[in-house]
Amino acid sequence: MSKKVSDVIIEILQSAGVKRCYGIVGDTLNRVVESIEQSEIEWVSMRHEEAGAFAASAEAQLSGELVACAGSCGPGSLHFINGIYEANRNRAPIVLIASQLARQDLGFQSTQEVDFKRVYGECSVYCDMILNPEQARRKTVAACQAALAKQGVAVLIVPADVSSAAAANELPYSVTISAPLIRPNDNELDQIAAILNKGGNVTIYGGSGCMGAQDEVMAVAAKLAAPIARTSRGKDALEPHNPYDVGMTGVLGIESGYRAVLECDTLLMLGADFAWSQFYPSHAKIVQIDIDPLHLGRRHPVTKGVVGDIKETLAALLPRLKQHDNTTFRDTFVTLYKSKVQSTVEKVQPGKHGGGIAGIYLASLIDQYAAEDTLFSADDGTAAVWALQHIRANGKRRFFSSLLHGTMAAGMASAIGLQKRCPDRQVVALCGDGGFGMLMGDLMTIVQENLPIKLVVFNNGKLGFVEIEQKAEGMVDTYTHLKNPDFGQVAEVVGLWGSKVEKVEELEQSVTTWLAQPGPALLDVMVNPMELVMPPFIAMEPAIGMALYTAKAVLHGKGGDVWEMVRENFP
Ligand SMILES: Cc1ncc(C[n+]2csc(CCOP(=O)(O)OP(=O)(O)O)c2C)c(N)n1
Ligand SMILES: [Mg+2]
Repeated sequence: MSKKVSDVIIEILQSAGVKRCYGIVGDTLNRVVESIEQSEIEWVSMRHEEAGAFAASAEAQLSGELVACAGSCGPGSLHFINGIYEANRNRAPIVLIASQLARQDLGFQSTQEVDFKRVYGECSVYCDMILNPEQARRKTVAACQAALAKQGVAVLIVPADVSSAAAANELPYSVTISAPLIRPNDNELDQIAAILNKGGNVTIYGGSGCMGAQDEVMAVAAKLAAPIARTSRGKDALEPHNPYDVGMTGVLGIESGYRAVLECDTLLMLGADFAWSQFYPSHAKIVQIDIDPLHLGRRHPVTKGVVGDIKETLAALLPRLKQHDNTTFRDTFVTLYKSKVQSTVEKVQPGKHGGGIAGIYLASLIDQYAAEDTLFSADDGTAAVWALQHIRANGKRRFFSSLLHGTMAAGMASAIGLQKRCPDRQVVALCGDGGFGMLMGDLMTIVQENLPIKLVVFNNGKLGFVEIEQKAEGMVDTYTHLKNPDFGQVAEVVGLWGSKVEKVEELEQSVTTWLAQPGPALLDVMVNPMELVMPPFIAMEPAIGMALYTAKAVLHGKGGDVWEMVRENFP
């Protein structure tokens, strides 16, 4: 049989490193899946395309390699959109094959016609249509190259009549990727060193750009006697075995991280692009190093911004730095950090929390019993917050959550991609009851693919995070209630191990039994509905909001709720 265009596309994807393609088959995609079936690429049948994009995103972030998604025309390829936004924001190298109607039908509002170039234009690093067989190879190469070189999603729109056509005779284009070492020039390094050497109390504020550079960050911290605060996405890179760690800043942060950033004389930002300007110091000098030139000074004005890979730049900077001997500033925040973490965990031990199960206690048990190299994914909401704060990174564990896009429902679907990539590692998905319900259909994918994922639902019977926002604005909770089934029983019906736990004294045993299951397993945990995410400071606005809420709630006859909230959240 002669080669088709779809064979060429799949051949290029395979040679560019794609091992897996997530999607749902249908009409205009049929020729493409026929080519996948004949290739070494594994097809993963999803129940919702959005979940496929989340899975691909997690796999691509974990491996750094190209992963594919593919959908049928119109609604099929449209369904990926939220996951594609998520992936592109996380710099995950993905190629989405958005199959399209035959060329002769485009432009007439034909059934299922969607202009993917417009839809995906703003959430991709490449988005183009293969117009004819003569450009199939070249455009597929361009898409793969963009996804890998620019780190993001490439969308390849493929009309059905093009994919089924005979392959043309093209030049042998192939994907060409280079990995240069990037650092600032010597003059810039001298300028940064001068600021840091005269910088008074220096705090390092690191983000995901520090991945792979922990030794260098630590060496600079040792020289500058600097505490290391981190963004949420900097957890994997900077938390493990770090004696200078003072935790996160931001609304999800902790007092030590928050104050170390605000109270320093000089802030050294490393691969951090934290969005909220109110968490940056206004009086301090700020030195920013980032691989992306567009990140420099975009969140807060900086004294000096330079472009460079963190590892390379710090290695070149280190010999230019003078030893800071006074460690008082750093010691203060390191001590504060340790005492804050300790007191939070103690506060929620069984018997100390009104008899219910605190989400923090559940997270700390998972921390205790999960494997040394577990891959964690977490839903946006309190599950992600407790995971970030109370499940410890150790250099082998990895954390995946929607921290830039902030979407619900990525937890379970991301776990599918992680487990596909690493069949022998423990994968734990921390889900909200709202987030889990949103893409619950893909529980069937987990069973169909027999993935031994361990799912836990932080079941507070509500859209908890939204309720906190509403209360902070002085509102009474509105439309946040969720009437849930017993998710343990749902799991059993779908075909995996499932159980539900309500009593705090049974939780430890339940967690160990759940984690010990050989196959997929779901634990539904009824956690306290009133547990709040407390900001690292008591700012006026939320405090006034809470006071207003309590007044309104009492007027609405919810006095009991107010008392419960106070008891659970205030020491
Ligand atoms: C797709 C999507 N829809 C809505 C939101 C707004 N939102 C953020 S958190 C949240 C509630 C999450 O509820 P749940 O999963 O139960 O987690 P909880 O905060 O209760 O732990 C909502 C509705 C969002 N971030 N993403
Ligand atoms: Mg909830």
